[in-house]
Amino acid sequence: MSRTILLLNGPNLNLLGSREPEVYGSDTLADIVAGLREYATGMDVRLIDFQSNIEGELVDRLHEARGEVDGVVFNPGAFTHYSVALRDAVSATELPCVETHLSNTLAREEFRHTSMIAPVCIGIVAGFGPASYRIALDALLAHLG
Ligand code: CA2
Repeated sequence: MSRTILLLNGPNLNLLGSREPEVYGSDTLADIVAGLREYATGMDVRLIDFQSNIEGELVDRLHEARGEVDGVVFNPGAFTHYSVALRDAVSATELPCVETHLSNTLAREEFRHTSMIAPVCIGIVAGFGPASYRIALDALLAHLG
């Protein structure tokens, strides 16, 4: 059965490829999205993508996703660590969501060890660079069956 998945990216991820390649790699967000879309298309999955630096826009996009998509791959960026609003929005969608990170947040600063979002997700993928998104999509599709 064909699926539609929302790929959501949060603050500063639009800067990928321009700075800190040692942490986040050299791919731009456009490269990552294009690669994931190609991967998804090969599995008959339609990928809708959205990035914002604004918390409220991410909340709004999650609200719109209800009834529109089958699940969400979400890299909330730094909002991961403190946004109750995004946690509540993920919960309100009642959609399966995979929290996804390029870096291994648990191997970094202490403040990155906490996730507000993870408890309302089906799981987390972190630390595999752009491959994190493909692994997250695979996990989400396996969950959907
Ligand atoms: O590892 C991840 O995917 C993160 O979500 C990335 C966030 C960070 O706050 C999270 O703790 C983990 C930061 C994204 C910032 O991306 C930049 C890219 C290039 C230059 C500067 C920032």
